[in-house]
Amino acid sequence: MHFNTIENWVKESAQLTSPASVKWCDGSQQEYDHIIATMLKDGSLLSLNDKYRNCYLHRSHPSDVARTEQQTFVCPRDRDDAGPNNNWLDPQQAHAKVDALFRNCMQGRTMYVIPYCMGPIDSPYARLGMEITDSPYVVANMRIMTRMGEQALARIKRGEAEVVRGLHSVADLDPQKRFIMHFPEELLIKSVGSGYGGNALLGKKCHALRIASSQARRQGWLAEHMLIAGIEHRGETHYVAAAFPSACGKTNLAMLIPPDKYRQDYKVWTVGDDIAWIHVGDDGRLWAINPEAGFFGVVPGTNEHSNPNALSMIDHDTIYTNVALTADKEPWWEGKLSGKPHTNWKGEPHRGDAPAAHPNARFTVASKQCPSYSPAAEGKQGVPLSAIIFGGRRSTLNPLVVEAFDWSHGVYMGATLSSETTAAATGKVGVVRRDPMAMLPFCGYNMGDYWSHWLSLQQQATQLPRIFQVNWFRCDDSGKFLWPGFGDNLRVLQWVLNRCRNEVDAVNTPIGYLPNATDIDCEGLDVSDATKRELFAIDRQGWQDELTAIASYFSTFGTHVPPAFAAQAQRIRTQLDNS
Ligand code: GTP
Ligand code: SPV
Ligand code: MN
Repeated sequence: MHFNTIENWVKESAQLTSPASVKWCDGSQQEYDHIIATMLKDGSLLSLNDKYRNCYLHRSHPSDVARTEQQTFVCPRDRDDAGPNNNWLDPQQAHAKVDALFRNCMQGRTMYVIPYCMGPIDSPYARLGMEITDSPYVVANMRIMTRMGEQALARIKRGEAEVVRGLHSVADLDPQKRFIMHFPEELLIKSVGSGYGGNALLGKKCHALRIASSQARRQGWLAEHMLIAGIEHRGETHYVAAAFPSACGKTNLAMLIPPDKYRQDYKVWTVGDDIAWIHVGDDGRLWAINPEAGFFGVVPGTNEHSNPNALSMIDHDTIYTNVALTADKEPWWEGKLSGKPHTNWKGEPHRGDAPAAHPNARFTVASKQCPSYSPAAEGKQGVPLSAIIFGGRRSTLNPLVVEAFDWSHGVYMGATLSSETTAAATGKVGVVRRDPMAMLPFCGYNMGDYWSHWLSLQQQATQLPRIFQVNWFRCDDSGKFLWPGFGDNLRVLQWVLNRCRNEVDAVNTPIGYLPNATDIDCEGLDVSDATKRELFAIDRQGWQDELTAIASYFSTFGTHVPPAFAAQAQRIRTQLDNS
């Protein structure tokens, strides 16, 4: 895209929104310090206890605390291209609707122009973007989350085939006038009325997933809601990418510290915690880069047991959003093991009943602050994948781990993923919904075509990763988790690696390969043999009902569903009947 086009778009955006001034961001430390100082002065950031060096608290508007999926639209010209997985508006109508809200909305404010790069700056797999925003909070967060500023601008000016443009304004934060619109055919995003996370940091879900997924389909790669981690074992590192829905454990798994008895032999390296861009390498394997440069992670639940790596990276140079405060201004959240809450996330005195921190409170921190950050994350080719893991939050049905028979079955497994909803998006929490590949809120085109695209990698790649499905969240009858999770998930990863290296055999079941009982090490855990059986129990009736539910879900995609899926379902049904 010609730089002229971008300059003109910036001018037109300024004419539409009437800011008091326009500032092109260079991404420098000085600029960041100035933005922080401005926000401290106007009260939109609060400083914290000195023990938290360069850490700040931002309290978002209480009606603006998570992604709003009902107000998120994907607007290609043809409705069918958006699919039943997206809200759709005719692009002309969508433009008219939001442009009316953008008109003069930046009066009296500074309009910031942010050039950014998703992915290592010198990577051929990185993609460029430009975000316009009137929110200093967005600027500060984008500087942490992306490679933002001069180098990105230089790369854009040198000439990039495709630059994704995003216009953002908090406007008056009216939830009724909040829209996050995507125009994949124009590589354009327009977001108005929200200052929160995935709604406003346009590099993340809007660009790196919704727009990128449609670019990826055209160009033969994948943009996925996946963590990337390296598992080092006796000098050899295998990389895995794992897709779990929002607030279902990606950040935690990406930063896993092995249990004591494994620490000699295993080390987990963090490449990314939320997004993976995957391409077919010259060697026929799948390679992944993390397009982000920081983590925008869930704070509640983070402590020295669940995620010590995360805890140690967020005690300096971190922006906190919607946490509580102790009396001496330390950030506090549910699950923190020291201090007690004095002021809740809204800035009111904390009272016993409601959570003190918002359940979707987040930290923003540079990847480089993570003790387990992998040097390979900065490499321009990315890392080769040995395994892809899908996981949902299911209190019943899904076993702790199961391996797909082959790529086609694995894609079906991903497509049939379901999970209980969480606080990462507005709406009811704990409702089971289908969330294929953990991409339901993020796939920027017809999900049926997306599944076909996944299947088509069989023709492109010669050495595909193995596909697994995990579920850390299976519960007993009283609602207690059966599996300890967190660091102990290494015990499951160990099996995954052993399978990838053809070192263990497995039990052939209708739903896939399950581990032999002795191959998941439970030594030292409070997991009885009975619990272990429950973790791997196949509820035949439950799976038959699941097949019926899946068929009815797939039918909403009509002719877009790949024919291979019907064959998978038929095979599973027959095998269940005969088992
Ligand atoms: P997004 O940033 O929204 O995409 O979320 P995420 O997938 O990175 O989720 P994250 O790792 O932040 O975990 C979200 C919640 O799940 C936290 O409350 C964690 O404490 C909890 N969690 C993570 N891993 C496990 C696990 O292995 N077992 C259990 N029981 N809970 C877990
Ligand atoms: C998610 O909801 O999956 C997140 C947080 O990672 S947000 O950036 O708000 O999308
Ligand atoms: Mn996410």
